[in-house]
Amino acid sequence: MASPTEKLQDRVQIKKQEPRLFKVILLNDDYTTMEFVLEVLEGIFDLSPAEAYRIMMHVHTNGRGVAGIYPWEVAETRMEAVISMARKAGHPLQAVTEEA
Ligand code: TYC
Repeated sequence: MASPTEKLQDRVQIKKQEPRLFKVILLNDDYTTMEFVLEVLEGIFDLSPAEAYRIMMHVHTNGRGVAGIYPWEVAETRMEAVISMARKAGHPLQAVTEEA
């Protein structure tokens, strides 16, 4: 039984939880134009033209690449924004989320 003078921290195990983070990953395909992928990276992920170009070329060369890392709701929203923007423009571009 805790005495009145005992500190709260001595009685309760305080669990320090790191916030879970999720990567938004762009997948390569043969049809989406490089120009459109740059528009996605600059428009949805707030990247500079230089950084967008670097990531686009990484995805083009390696098959997949990280566009950004966020808490779950932000990652999910941006992934959906990529797919929605792509479908509206008639591109097959795909994005997925994965825990970081
Ligand atoms: N491979 C595409 C092309 O050659 C370009 C591309 C890059 C497509 C990245 C998708 O996530 C992607 N037009």
